[in-house]
Amino acid sequence: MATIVENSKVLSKLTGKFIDVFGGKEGLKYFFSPGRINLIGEHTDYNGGYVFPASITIGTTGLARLRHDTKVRLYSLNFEKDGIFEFDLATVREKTDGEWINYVKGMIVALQEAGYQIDKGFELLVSGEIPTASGLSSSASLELLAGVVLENLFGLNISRLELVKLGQKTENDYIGVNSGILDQFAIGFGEIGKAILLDCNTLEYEMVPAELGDVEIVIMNTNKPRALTESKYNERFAETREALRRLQTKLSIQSLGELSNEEFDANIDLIGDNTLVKRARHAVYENTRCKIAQKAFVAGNLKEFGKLLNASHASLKDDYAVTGLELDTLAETAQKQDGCLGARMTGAGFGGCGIALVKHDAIPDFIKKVGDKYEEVVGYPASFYVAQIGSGATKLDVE
Ligand code: GAF
Repeated sequence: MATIVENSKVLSKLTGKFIDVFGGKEGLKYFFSPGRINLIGEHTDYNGGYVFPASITIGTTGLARLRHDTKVRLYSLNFEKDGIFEFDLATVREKTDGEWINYVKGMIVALQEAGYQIDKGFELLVSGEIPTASGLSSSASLELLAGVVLENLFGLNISRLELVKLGQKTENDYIGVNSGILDQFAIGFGEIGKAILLDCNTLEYEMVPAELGDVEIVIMNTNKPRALTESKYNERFAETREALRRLQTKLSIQSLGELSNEEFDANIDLIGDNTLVKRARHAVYENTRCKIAQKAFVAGNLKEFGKLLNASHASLKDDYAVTGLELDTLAETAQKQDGCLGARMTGAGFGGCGIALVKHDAIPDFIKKVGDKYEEVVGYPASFYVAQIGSGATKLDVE
């Protein structure tokens, strides 16, 4: 996949498109917001645990400028047949069913509710490289893109953490998905060549150099058509909350992330339901695994790190039940290949992408073998990309 920000030809093509769609280019500003992968620590964020993500060079580019009236005009190169979406700021709380523009509307509402003045209209053209429903967080990419656009056009004095939290608020309140802060944080705070160890309880974080030597991170896309990701995600959220509530009848904890594996095992009788035990066990064990994995990663022990990726996938499959045939076929086939140190699903699951750590020289063979097996089992092809860890959401210096 091409990397738009590195490609000035693409930017000038986008400028041409902006001129065609909105007319002229006076006052035009350029922005980029990445997608993310999560190395390990899955479905732990809304359970008060650790996550270990990184922003990637694949993302969403935006070209924007202020208007003098209160009209907001939005255009996506990914949905050209829809033409321009136009609304007046006064109607920004009216959701447009099923449309990408809700992420922009939601950010405007979240900023306004937080007391920031968004009182003029603007034009925004977006071009997304992140395949939709891929689990690489095209939605948080768009939220943070809107965030940096609005921050810049309106000269808002807002901290990056607040912008990230408003991105999550958009997802929770405007879109209606009970997601944690993983995606918005990774996209807001990402740095080139670094992963982020984030404690979702305290929001303390550490930037961790990703020194992988001759190993690359391969993204494996199931290309599964959009599944019931949002409703299933909210179901897992509710299940882990219920398990927590039952544990709280005896334990004084605020989140599952506060428990060690041993403390959890000693108290499972309090939960009293096998499905809820499995869901909570994943959250607790995955949190422990994430902390151990980060240490192995820092120590350069990628073999150990890879084994923990495999264990993470197994837990997401057996206890959390968020994988499915497509992700299992990709991850489990990948795990068996020469030169592959470990593989797992990444993101919410139910489709979307997996990641694999693969020795550079083994990648062509890896892609062929995993790709062939996937097509044989699932009936349509997967896609593969070598991930590069890029910067977080930002205004681009382009004149
Ligand atoms: C999605 C959510 F948006 C994140 O908050 C996180 O819970 C992730 O699924 C699973 O780890 O990407």
